[in-house]
Amino acid sequence: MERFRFLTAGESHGKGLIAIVEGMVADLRLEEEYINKELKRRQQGYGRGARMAIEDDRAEIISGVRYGLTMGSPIAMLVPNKDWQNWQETMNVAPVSKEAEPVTIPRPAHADLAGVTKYGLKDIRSIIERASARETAARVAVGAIAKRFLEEFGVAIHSHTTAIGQCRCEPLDYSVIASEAKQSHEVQSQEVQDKPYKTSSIDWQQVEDSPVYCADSGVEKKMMAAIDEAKASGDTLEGVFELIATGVPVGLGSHVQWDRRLDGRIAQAIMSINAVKGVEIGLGFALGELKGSEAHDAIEPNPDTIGGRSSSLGETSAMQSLPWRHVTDNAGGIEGGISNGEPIMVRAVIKPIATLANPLPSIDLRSGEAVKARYERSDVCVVPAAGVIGEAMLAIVLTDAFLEKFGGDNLKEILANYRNYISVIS
Ligand code: EPS
Repeated sequence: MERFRFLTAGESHGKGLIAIVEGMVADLRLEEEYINKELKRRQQGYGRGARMAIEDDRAEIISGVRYGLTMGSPIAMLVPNKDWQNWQETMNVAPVSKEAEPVTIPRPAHADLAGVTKYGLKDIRSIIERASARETAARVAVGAIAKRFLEEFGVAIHSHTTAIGQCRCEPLDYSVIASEAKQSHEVQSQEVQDKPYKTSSIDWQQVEDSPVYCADSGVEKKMMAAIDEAKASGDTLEGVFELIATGVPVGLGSHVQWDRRLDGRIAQAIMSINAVKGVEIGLGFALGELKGSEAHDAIEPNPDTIGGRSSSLGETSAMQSLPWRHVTDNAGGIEGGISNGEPIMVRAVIKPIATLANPLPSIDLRSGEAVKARYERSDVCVVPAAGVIGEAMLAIVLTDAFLEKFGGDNLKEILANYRNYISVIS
């Protein structure tokens, strides 16, 4: 991340989360309400625990924006933790006369044990607080800025839950994705976020309205029942979310160095989300079962440009103006580490939440005795929320790649650079 950088700070039960974002161009329309909508989406999802009823995440923009427009300077944001009220003694910054009872029993699969060992701490609380997925609220705030920026180029990013426990949706037909994306793609739409949206057989409004962000209402009900069942037995549930980015032009990332490959950059960003244990791009692991003739995306002439290429980006998309297109999108929109103009498809698997109401065996680090792991409260399933975080991370990586490819310090400048590139390659 060289062009679009960010850092977050903050503990789960501290005063709040902070993000500092560097590299966003000037003159981008940006309002707190836009960021807050994304934060709200992250808080939702059937299977969240009591904490989400306490929080009402809102980002306060502290710097970098004036009269609703970015200034090109660092954008700082604060997302307060409402729960801080209840943790002021336990999380006090100053020394206190009586410290809270230390947490000494690590939860298997959480950062507790490795963290406390690595940092040489006695109280696992000091690890839990930063390892908590609460931090992802700050990332979603940063991702909202990236999404707003990408909208200016007609890029839209969506997520949906494809599996929770044993309940799975039928996989999307990636050949349909390639052809439908061409029909629906529009560029330069300032109003992109206000339009009714539908991509690749998925009604995204239906996904938004689904308590588990699932596109299949039959599977949705089964997922909710599975979450209820897991909760009743003191267990937690795993799952898979899928990300789709449409409107991404050909040419982001590069094959020339390992760390410039777009797929590698995306994989790292998605893998960095708490509890993600696997990332696939395009057909991913399923490609391991296909022959070359079945796996690869054939290339065909683009009928939209036959008999004279279209170059007016106000009317046509980046891909519509190219003389070729892919028949399918099994590669998930990336070949040789470079975006190939097709929708970028990413899937990620989330392991079950580590904190179990019916806990696994652990040890008390003070005495070395075998005990049950600690439980206070927890989410049962966070797969829907993880999809929203995935959207943010994908938006962040694509924004970095856009800034790298097209450059510029002002929105008008980078849009002009982008249009020029499209006309050069068309
Ligand atoms: C988390 C534990 C729960 C989650 C939390 C992640 O919080 P608490 O310890 O306050 O009950 O709800 O996630 C969030 C707070 C959030 O905003 O996503 C954990 O241990 O990782």
